[in-house]
Amino acid sequence: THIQWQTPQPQARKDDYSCLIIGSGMSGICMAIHLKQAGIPFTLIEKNDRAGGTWYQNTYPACGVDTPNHFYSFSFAPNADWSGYYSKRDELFAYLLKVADAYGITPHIQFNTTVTEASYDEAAHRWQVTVQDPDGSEQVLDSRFLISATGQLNRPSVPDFPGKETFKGPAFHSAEWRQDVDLSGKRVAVIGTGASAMQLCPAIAPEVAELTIFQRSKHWIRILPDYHRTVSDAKKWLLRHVPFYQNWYRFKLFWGYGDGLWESLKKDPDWPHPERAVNAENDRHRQIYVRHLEQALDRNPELMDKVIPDYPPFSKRMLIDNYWCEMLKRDNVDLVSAGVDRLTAEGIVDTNGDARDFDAIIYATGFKAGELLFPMTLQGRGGVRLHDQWQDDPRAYLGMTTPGFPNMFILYGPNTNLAHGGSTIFQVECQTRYITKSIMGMIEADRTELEIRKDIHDEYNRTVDDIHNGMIWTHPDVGSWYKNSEGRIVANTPWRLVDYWSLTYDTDLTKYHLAG
Ligand code: N01
Repeated sequence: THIQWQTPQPQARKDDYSCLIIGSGMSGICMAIHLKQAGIPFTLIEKNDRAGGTWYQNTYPACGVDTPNHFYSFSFAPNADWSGYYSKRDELFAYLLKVADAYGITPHIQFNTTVTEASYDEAAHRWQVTVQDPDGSEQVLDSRFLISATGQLNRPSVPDFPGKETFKGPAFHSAEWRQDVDLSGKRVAVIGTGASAMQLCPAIAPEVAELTIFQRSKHWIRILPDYHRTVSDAKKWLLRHVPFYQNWYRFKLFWGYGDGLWESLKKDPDWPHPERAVNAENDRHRQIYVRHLEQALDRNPELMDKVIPDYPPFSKRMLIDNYWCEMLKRDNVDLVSAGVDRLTAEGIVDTNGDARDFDAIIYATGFKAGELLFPMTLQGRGGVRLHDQWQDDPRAYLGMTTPGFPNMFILYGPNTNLAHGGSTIFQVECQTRYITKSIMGMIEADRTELEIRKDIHDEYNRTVDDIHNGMIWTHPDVGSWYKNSEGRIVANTPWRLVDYWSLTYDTDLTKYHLAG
């Protein structure tokens, strides 16, 4: 995991290449570890009072990861002690804190501090970053590089339903869970049936009096036998003691859970039924998932009709069954196949015009995925603001660098989300290695400014779009957070894990303008 210098560099030279990392979640921690190993100075700015990012902030019941944990962990910090194959939030949060401590990152984090704006100083080749303390006081920090590690899914999206303010009970987003609200014995509405709802609904169903779930559109659900299994002691022993077992097991997950699904995603122009599958492999997957769902729903025609989608699987985020099918059979659970028209003081009127009364409403309505790096104001060359340049069409070379914003890198940026499976941690490790190598390359070349060439950036994005046009998630009838308002895929990567690994393995500085 250590990245080698081509030639040894004195610390005094490295000190001139300081990095300011925004966010101390999984990406920020990983970035900091690589920089520390290279001897490059860094500071992490964290708006919360703890590190851990998404795994600190999300505390809704049954919150956990949908990627196998032995892959959803840093390659350099394997954990033979995961209690389950898909761990829950507390264990993931503890793991991240432990890694941050073990690698000496925690003392570099400035907590309770929010980046409000940053502007590039073209003469000095440095970023001036304005940060705010909880008391509202501001300070300006100066660094050579600005590295955003704020994630794609950190800004809750609550639709602006008419009458929203009139509802008299508690109403909150799944990512802003109200621990002070006791839902037991209450009539609870959940709006949305994505990954968050999939986890939290079955967890609260036994305690609430009535649970009504509003499903605007259907989501494909996979039933995975390992999802609820705990890791046996024998397996833990193998992971800990048998040479290379850990690596082999990780590679198996890498392949089976990620790139092994790739063939299912490519549109076959000659496929006869594009409305329900895009190729033979995709149709094979569809049949398996339908069979599993029919079984799990006891072949109940009403439930099957409500649950099983009629569009190709993988068109939008696949869900993993967290006892969802079992939950739907409960007497106190109602899945309503409708959107929400408006809220009233008493409850919700759905898009069929039916009104229901509730004591509490939970918005499991997802995140503003397209609003990357909001609400910060980032000004690059010539005072151009990043969000004016992007509007709702964020683009970057390899998802990390964008023209007009020298010395700035984005982790988990545009077109880097894994929609076919695979671990975001793997993806981020590719990025942090690439960024560290880029900075080391600059130090060795004795340059202080690096900016992606526009021709390289544009050509890369044309390739991204070309590949996406042949992929399943451009399906015109399926809405998802993968797309922007024009239907362009802005969130997802067009690459298999192995492709992105090889694209980011080394930095080719000829693709950049270098100065200084
Ligand atoms: O959000 P979503 P999420 N009226 O956007 C519905 C990650 N994550 O928080 O499908 C009515 O997927 C919307 O309906 P529709 C993961 O990457 C990971 O669940 O658009 N309904 C949908 O049902 C995931 O993909 C994990 O028609 C409205 C739901 O709300 C991402 O976060 C766990 C509506 C939103 O689903 C987001 O998942 C949790 C409206 N106006 C989250 N607006 C794990 O790894 C939206 N909806 C475990």
